[in-house]
Amino acid sequence: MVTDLADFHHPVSNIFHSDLKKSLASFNLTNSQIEFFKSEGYLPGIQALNDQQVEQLRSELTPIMDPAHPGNSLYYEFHTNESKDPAKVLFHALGGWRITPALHDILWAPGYLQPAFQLLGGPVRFWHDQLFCKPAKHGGVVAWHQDYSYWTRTGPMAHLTCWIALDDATVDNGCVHYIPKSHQWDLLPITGLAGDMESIRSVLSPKQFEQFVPTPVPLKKGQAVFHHPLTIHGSFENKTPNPRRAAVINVLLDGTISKSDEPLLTGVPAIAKGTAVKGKFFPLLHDGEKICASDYKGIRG
Ligand SMILES: O=C(O)CCC(=O)C(=O)O
Repeated sequence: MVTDLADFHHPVSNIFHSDLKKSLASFNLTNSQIEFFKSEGYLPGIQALNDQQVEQLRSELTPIMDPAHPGNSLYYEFHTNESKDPAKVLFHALGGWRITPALHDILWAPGYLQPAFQLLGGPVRFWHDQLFCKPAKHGGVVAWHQDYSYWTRTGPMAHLTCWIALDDATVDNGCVHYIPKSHQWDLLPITGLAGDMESIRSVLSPKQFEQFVPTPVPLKKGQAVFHHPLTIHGSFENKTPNPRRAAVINVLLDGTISKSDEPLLTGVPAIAKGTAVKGKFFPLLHDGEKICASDYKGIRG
């Protein structure tokens, strides 16, 4: 019997304990970082994890990429290969936080959570997590997209993505690229996540087409980049001899409501349309004053 870590709305290990003991102010973004995010729609270079935390996450990730792992049924979504190109592989899964301690506890890591609070401008609630892994030599693309096009079942739009590198992410191994200022564009139709990299171009206006200038965001392992839910982003293939792995945390401003009577995530009880997103699967992480687990006494270390 596998333990569902979603039952625990606090860290279950001491992996982030030393960070939780620091003052939240020590993780604050500067005003110029906040201004950069508002103007460009993304913010790179956030030190979210130390080397030890990266190592722990990597070691927990490998076994849960195996579909035969006993915790596999806890994922909301699991694709050993989502790539539409049969010669390429894109591992993509949602729900790893329910399966292993580090992927669970990272939700409460202040290194990303305090900046998330500043960028959202209020209390931060968990939406869902994602794992995106591109193996060495034949890692597939993530086609240009806007995250909110996949999330319109929740609203009003007050969402934020934090993409965390578990390997150095480079132009050669498929780091995330952004279209600066595209967060000021309207919501575009879904044109696919793992097929033709460029299919979004078919729905761009002539002006957007002209302004479509990709900017790569290389990161060191442990660093993170935030993006706005409308910012267009994607990543190219990994042709290098090493994997490119990432953990993604998607959060919402507390008070965001369900806009559907259907389950918001596979296997999760529905939240009635018009009701605030909350409950077992959507813990409040930062209440506006503190990280919700920072006074939890059960963590050791
Ligand atoms: O990991 C990638 O290459 C893409 C990630 C992504 O699309 C996302 O975090 O929304």
